[in-house]
Amino acid sequence: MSKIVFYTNPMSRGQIARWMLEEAGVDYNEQILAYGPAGMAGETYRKINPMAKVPAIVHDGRVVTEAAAIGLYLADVFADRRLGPTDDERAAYYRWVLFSAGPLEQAITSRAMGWDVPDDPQKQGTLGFGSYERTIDALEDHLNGRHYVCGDRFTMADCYVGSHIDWGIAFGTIPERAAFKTYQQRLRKREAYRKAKARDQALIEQMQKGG
Ligand SMILES: N[C@@H](CCC(=O)N[C@@H](CS)C(=O)NCC(=O)O)C(=O)O
Repeated sequence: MSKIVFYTNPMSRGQIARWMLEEAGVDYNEQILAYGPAGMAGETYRKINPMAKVPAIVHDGRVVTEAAAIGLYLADVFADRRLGPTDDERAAYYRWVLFSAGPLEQAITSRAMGWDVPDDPQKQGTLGFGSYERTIDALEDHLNGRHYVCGDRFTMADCYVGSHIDWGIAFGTIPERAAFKTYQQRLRKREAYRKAKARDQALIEQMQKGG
């Protein structure tokens, strides 16, 4: 089995995938790509991801893009790490990862862009996320009284859902409700989280010094 090649930029959603790789405890070669034509938008990388976006991984010739898909893939392929769901956890696992990649991300980004959702039940009924408030309330309701997405046990779903909450709180796009804060603090104590963030932070500092 060949080593995973991990395409990223420290100031990107690549941070989510790095945390996932660290949780999976797999060896990887990182390839840091700059934004723009010299990196992500260049011809070579576009063969890997025609979206010209990071993160991406290449494993044994297989390309996985999309942070959520990278997590699900790693949990499946490195099943002995027990980051995938048990039968009892499966429903919550898929439900909230896909909820976060779809409705939650749309709710957060549309709001950040200033695209106001009309206060019209019919229009909201056609939007997958309904409204920002509905989406945030649904997620809060699920996390209330749970340690992790699937209940008592950490799974790969927490890297993805947790990253949305972690970033959302940091950038003010997700409200600091108790259920979100408690969950964020629980995740931030994880060794793999700390290791991944330390590496990205070191790379950011290096870039800022012009290295
Ligand atoms: N849906 C993708 C989004 C990836 C994404 O938007 N990455 C940004 C950085 S956070 C990027 O590479 N932007 C470069 C560009 O679009 O030019 C995922 O979840 O992995």
